Amino acid sequence: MKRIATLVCMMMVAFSGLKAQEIVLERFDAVPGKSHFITATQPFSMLISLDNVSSCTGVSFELRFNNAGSIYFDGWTAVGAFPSDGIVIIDESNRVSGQGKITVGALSLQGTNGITFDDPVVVQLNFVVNTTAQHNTNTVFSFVNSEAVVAQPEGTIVNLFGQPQLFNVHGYVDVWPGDANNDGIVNNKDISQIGLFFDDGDPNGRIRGFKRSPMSTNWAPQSALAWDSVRVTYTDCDGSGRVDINDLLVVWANMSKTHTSIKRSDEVSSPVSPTQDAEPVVGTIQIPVVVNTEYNGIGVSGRIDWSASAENYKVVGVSKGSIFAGAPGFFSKPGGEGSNYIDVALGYFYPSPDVLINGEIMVLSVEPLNGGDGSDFAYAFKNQKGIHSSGGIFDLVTSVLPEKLAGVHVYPTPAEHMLTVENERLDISQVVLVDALGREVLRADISVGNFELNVETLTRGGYTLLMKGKKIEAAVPVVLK
Ligand SMILES: [Ca+2]
Ligand SMILES: [Ca+2]
Repeated sequence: MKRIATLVCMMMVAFSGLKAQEIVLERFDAVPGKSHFITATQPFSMLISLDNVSSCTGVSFELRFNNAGSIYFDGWTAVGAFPSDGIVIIDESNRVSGQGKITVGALSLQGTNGITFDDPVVVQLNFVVNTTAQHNTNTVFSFVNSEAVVAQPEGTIVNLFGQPQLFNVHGYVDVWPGDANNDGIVNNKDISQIGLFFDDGDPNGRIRGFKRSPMSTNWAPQSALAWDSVRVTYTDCDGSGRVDINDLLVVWANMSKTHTSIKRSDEVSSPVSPTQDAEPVVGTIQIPVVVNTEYNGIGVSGRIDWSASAENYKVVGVSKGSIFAGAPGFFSKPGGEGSNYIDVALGYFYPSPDVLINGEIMVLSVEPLNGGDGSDFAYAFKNQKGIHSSGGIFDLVTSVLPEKLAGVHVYPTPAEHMLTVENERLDISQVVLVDALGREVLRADISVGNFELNVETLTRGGYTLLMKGKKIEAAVPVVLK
């Protein structure tokens, strides 16, 4: 038994002695899972190091690559064992023929009796990818004439084995705005696709996205730089560089339209219900979400945030408001455990006439946690967009949470005769009181100070007081009784 063990041991030593002396190329800029591709307009870098090479004092090699017409060498960085004055790099790439060739030499400059390195990092090489790089082409980097100078057991030059590395090029692709799964038609599957990739596009997130320029939503191929996951690129219908609730509006504006660009079999299972039909939740308080605009459109989207009231209320549902009561498009997505927002998009499908977006767009079903009657419930409508039947997307208004409106106090609520607005903010210049149907019932210019609004003659019920300024709009619910 002991003899067998000894034999195995000896064999292992023998095999490890046979292990190839290698030169290794590694992507330096990308996280695992994103290192197999490079993206047009973006820089990338690679680290060159040696493996299984002891007592090294120098390295030389040529790095060859194709696609040199769109991939350019962009300098080097001495990050490894060798001093920068011992590194020589010559770029002889030919952009016309497309043949890339970079000659690299790195020496310790101390001879074989001086300092030596085991498995040293040699150098970092930096590249950029031109905007003209063809999408879905491949670039292969390979080593030619790779050698290392080793000092032990005696000064000699050894050949290095280098594995070629292939990178797929992400270039520009054609996005038909609304055809989120790029199958040639705009339909409910595109809604599912948006649900699948919701929130992707964050520069620091799972899948990095890129804004389209221009951000057109016209029904025509729009050139877009491929995202880290190419199929998510099509999901960004409005070209904002992020997949969110607003992309649904473009699906609706281009509903049922077709194109004959190359179709891809990108079938995905549906993680969300593509069509939702929410009714107000029975036994809850109904809070209308009201906007007061002069825009016409077929749909609206955005995020309803009730953080300011989260201690006292819980939102358990959302349904269509009177403006969109008959709209077939409705989609909502709660923010998830512990969050206090819901993303909502709703509207009519192409071809539909525009409606005036003024009044109750949706209704929240709210449960009180501490016995409240809803009169002190506050929400903000954020990132809100509207879409015109022509496909054009516009900002509705910019609103902020009342809680962030430090310096504004509206009381009493419920109110009977007079409503007091205490304002310390310079950026608020007007208050507008609108009823549940979005009708303006009262408007007043204000400045810093206390202002009394006479509400005695108004019908009793729920209203929204909009605090307006050039760059601000905040909604404060008000109840008259
Ligand atoms: Ca589609
Ligand atoms: Ca988007």
